[in-house]
Amino acid sequence: MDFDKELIRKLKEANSVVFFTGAGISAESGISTFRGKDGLWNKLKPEELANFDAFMRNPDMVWEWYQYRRNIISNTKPNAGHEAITKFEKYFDVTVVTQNVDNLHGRAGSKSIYELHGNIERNFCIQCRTFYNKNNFNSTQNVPKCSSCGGMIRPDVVWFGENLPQDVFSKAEQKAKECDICFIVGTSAVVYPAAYIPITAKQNGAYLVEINIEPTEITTSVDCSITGKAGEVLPELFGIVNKLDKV
Ligand code: BJW
Ligand code: ZN
Repeated sequence: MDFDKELIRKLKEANSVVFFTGAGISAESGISTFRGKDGLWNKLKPEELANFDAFMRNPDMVWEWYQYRRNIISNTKPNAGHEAITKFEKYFDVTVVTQNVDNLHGRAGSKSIYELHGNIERNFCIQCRTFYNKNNFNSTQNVPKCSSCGGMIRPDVVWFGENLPQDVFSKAEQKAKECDICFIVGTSAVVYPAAYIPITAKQNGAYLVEINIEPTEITTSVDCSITGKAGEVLPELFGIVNKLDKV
């Protein structure tokens, strides 16, 4: 693969790099994306599952959907894309800002991760906010109840109409303001406020690089667009970085 000369020059000079990732980076681990032809929401409408009202209307159905996804996720592994990002830490101050809830960046070993939409491995009680991890309910098909107050337990993910964890978003925004390069990997970039992260990076002078298998909402705004699979492009790019005379 031939990479843009300007990108190579930017990589040579950069100190701080943000990887803004979405479902596409986990696709090669076998986890479905949300939108697109093989997307999770081709058959299921997001508004029927990924919002609080849907959960209140049909908690068992929503819980079962998350148990099904947790089961898939726990049987997958980080792929070459997640792993390549950890290797960039050898040469850059790397921050991963992810919309994914699958914890694959964590399992790959990335050191600095901001999870904007939560983490499917955690749960909490909607009444008293006691937190539980997924192992508490491995084989629970119906929505479990809190052992302290009896309230319903939900996954610790951000649904439509809900605020993102404010401290996490603020810190991610700060990293976006400070970075020299922002990679936008495997996201349709249509969900806000998460999609403000690369926009913020650009407004503060960062060089934007998109890695995706197809054009997205943000393609016309980036400085460099690379068409390809994250699990192939990122290791190749790291191979280039590894040969640069970086200190
Ligand atoms: C590959 C590949 C390979 C495939 N290699 N690439 C401003 C403007 C407009 C709307 C809004 C706005 N501000 C807020 C909104 C409303 C709403 C929103 O954004 N709506 C738009 C969709 C219209 N936002 C919200 O509601 C947010 N909250 C909020 O704003 O709070 C304030 C508020 C309070 C009260 C009232 C109103 C507002 C919350 C958003 C929460 C999103 N949650 C989800 C579900 C998480 C839980 C779960 O997993 O079940 O997060 S939705 C879903 O989309 C999930 C994802 O993180 C997110 C982004 O999806 P992503 O990652 O981009 O995946 P895809 O499938 O879309 O794309 C995959 C890409 O990969 C594709 O491009 C492929 O080509 C590519 N790909 N294989 C590289 N191998
Ligand atoms: Zn409780």
